[in-house]
Amino acid sequence: MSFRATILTLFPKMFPGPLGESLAGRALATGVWSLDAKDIRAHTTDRHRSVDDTPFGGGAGMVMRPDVIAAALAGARDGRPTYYLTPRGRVFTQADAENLAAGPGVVLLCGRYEGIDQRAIDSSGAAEISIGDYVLSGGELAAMVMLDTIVRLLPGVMGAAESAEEESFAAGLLEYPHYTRPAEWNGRAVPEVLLSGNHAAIAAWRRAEAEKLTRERRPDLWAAYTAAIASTAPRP
Ligand code: 9D3
Repeated sequence: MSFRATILTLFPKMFPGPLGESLAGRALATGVWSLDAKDIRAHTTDRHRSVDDTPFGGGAGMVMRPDVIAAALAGARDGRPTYYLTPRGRVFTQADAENLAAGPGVVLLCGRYEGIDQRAIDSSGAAEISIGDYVLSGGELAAMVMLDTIVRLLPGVMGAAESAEEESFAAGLLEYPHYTRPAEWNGRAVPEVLLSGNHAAIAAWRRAEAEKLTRERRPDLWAAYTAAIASTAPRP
């Protein structure tokens, strides 16, 4: 039983999009996962196939109708975790990706306009999720981001080397800088320790670089990292 992703969207032709290329695309072609992008408009019942209407209470924009959304969800759900992608949601994390990759799949509901009538969300029990604090024009790109993070974690999608690398990100540090040939390029030398063949020294240098970068760029990650070290240090 492979991982199944169902997308509910007004723009099904946006899929698979970038997920049809590279790592995710190869896994899609070989059946590691499957993708079904369903058109929300197929669940309209009126002559004009309306999916939206003006907001009660006034204001700008349009709101997606609860009856249409409920019908679309009813036709898609089968026990898989269901998310409504919205800037109001809790922010999606690597831990969410890991949990979802261990399950049967996911149903992702993409909004357009100002969003979806709240009653359709509340009655469905779908979890509201965001990919970060910036404004997209709809949920489709956010759904693709979520699927990209999940699919690369599915068994057999990546090699053992990358899986080991995953653990170092889980340790909560930004990655150290990488170098390849030539050893000198445009007057810039590769850090000497990397040419030394001294594996302990190389590991120590990489750890120090990762810590410096994390402290400088991501005080939030640095605080969590130092707190984790403090709590696992031997008691005096
Ligand atoms: C003026 C109020 N806007 C909220 C900031 C309304 C609004 C703008 C854009 C409502 C929805 C959208 C479309 N965005 C998404 O559907 C979306 C999203 C996002 O914009 N940022 C981060 N994660 C996500 S998940 C879905």
